Amino acid sequence: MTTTVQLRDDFPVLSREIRPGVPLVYLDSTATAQKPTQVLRAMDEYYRKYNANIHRGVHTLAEEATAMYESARQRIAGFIHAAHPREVIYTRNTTESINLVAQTWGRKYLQEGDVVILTEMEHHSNLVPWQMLAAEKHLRLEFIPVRDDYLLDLDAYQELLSLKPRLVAFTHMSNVLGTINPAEEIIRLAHAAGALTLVDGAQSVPHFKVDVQALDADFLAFSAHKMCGPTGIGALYGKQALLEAMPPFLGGGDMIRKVYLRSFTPNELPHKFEAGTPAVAEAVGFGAAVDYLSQVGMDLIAAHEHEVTAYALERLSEIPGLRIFGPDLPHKGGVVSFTMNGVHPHDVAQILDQNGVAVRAGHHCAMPLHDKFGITATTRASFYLYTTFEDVDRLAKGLDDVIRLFG
Ligand code: C6P
Repeated sequence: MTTTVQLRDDFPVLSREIRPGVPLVYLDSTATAQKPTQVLRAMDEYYRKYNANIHRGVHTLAEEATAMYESARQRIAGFIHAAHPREVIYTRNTTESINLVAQTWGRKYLQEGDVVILTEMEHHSNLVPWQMLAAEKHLRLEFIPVRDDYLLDLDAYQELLSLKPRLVAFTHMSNVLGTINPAEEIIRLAHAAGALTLVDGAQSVPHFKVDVQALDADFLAFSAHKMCGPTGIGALYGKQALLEAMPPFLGGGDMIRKVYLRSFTPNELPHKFEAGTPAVAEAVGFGAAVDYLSQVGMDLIAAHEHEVTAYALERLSEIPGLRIFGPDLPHKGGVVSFTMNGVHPHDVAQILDQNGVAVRAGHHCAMPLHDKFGITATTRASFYLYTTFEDVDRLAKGLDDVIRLFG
């Protein structure tokens, strides 16, 4: 992307040196993305000029803070093309969004023996909440297998659908393999079988255009911190009729309409699911992040990441003893996980860090997926709108050092 070099100036941390003379190469955006000045400034300005609690006060600051919080919701709703802002619930992150659905919709509507379909490539955030619910309600969890080409086995999925599942919950893009799953098809088939769908959008919403109405997704979970926004805030999209039919999640202030000593009536959407003082400054930052991404253009971001990933696959394929876990380029986002013969992934990451290259090593919160491949860990490089070809060259050079050191 010709604009990459210019937009890198928006990200103060990218000009940091890890040690004197060793500039940072940040290849861990799948864990969390870096933040542009536009987001930092919006949050700073909020605290300097507006800070107040929202939905409570009638004073000017409270009204302005409330307007900023709700305006951010409106822009986030627009970003995913929700039909209405009330379909966007602020949560802490993707993890909390999925737990919200499990603990409210799942607890109310799932019964003993009901089937929930997940996939073998899920992050723990889309496994453990369902395991917890399954243990409590005696549900049956089934898994769409991952094939040898790192794509989901859609034939096996079709067979699983004959079990008449109540829910199909799947990741839109794997944080380990980079596999971009055919969400529209998975959702269409689920609906035809009478199931609802939950899309884990933690890795898709930040990286390419996600349109909840085009997908016909029932729920979509995502986190601000992976899309240039702050930590501590995320969102759950849900179709209005579903959210209205769900009981509240946490109880407390703001989520109620009327409280008596022994009972309460819940507030309307979206406040029904937002108990207590929310992360107001973070919502402002979240709004600034979607403005920023929209301004750059999601199609441009996706195209840029595609080019960087293609280049990375080419460069890494030249390195002996390196095995990449993930599908071919057409099905792959900007994530490259790999092992190196005879070198532990943590050692690889440590040597890369000495070269200023930040990558993640470990199971990436996807232990069952690593188990499937008979490994415990991989080293993972991940890319975003600010990643350059030079960053990939520095990665390749660092890996040459690993080979030199470990023979
Ligand atoms: N993956 C990674 O390094 P939270 O932590 O709630 O913001 O996001 C959870 C989550 C859910 N689904 C997917 C596909 C994810 O990638 C993540 C977060 C990070 O891969 C941190 S473990």
